[in-house]
Amino acid sequence: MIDLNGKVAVVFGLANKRSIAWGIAQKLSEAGATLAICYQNERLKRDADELAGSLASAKTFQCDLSVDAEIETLFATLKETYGKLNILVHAVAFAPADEIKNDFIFTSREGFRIAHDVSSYTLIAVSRGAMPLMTEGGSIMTLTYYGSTKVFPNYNVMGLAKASLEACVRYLAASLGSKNIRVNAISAGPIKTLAARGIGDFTKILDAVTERAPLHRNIDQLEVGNAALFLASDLSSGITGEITYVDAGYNITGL
Ligand code: 0WE
Repeated sequence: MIDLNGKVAVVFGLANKRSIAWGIAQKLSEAGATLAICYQNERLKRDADELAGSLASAKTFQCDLSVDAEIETLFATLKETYGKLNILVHAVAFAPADEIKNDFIFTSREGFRIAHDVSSYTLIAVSRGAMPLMTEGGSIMTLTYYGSTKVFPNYNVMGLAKASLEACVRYLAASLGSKNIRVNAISAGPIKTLAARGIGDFTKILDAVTERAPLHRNIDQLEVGNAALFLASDLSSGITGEITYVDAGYNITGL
């Protein structure tokens, strides 16, 4: 069993019980980690408080990653509250609805900027915030999707943002390696979360995985949580800058 007792983890991107961040938070908590769960705004506070309340040792904090001052305040608060950090989970992405609804050719300058800012830059921002607190070394991880590499209908500018995020993982891994801070990504198969709601044809995407993936099924938040637990723990001490697929093998298929 993986033992994370005495370890402190901060998790970004929890919206509700279907969030991948929640699957990860539960697994880290089960392993004994102390959790700082961050929610974006007042609207999401109630769900975050309720979910955190069901874990052994979790507190919630408000932090909108699109605001530099909120990131600065958050890490100051985490330093006061815990004195250190061992694990950081970034499960945050956003592109304006129009950008994943319209044809890719109509991608706007502002939509491109927002998608890259929220979905890729924020990993740099939170890693920099966490760096001085990761005095015992650390494990930083983010969530990506195969749309970074191959074209999926309507994923559009999010595909570019995920490609940027994956490159970001490699550059951060190189930058933070000398501090024994590892940086990795989990490339999850499609899961019905809040972010997947309102995406036309999402069922079609899930069905394609069932038909074509080697395991002939979809994956869930807790399976992503298990991979995250491995990346958070010393079992993965030699792994950094890597993209780990948790996708029932979908990405290896050709036809
Ligand atoms: O990365 C994601 C979700 C990203 C996402 C989703 C939304 C929907 C609502 C980012 N921004 C928004 N903005 C909104 O207004 N996934 C891997 C899930 C996902 O999203 C898709 C997918 C899949 C799979 C979008 C189009 C096509 C496939």
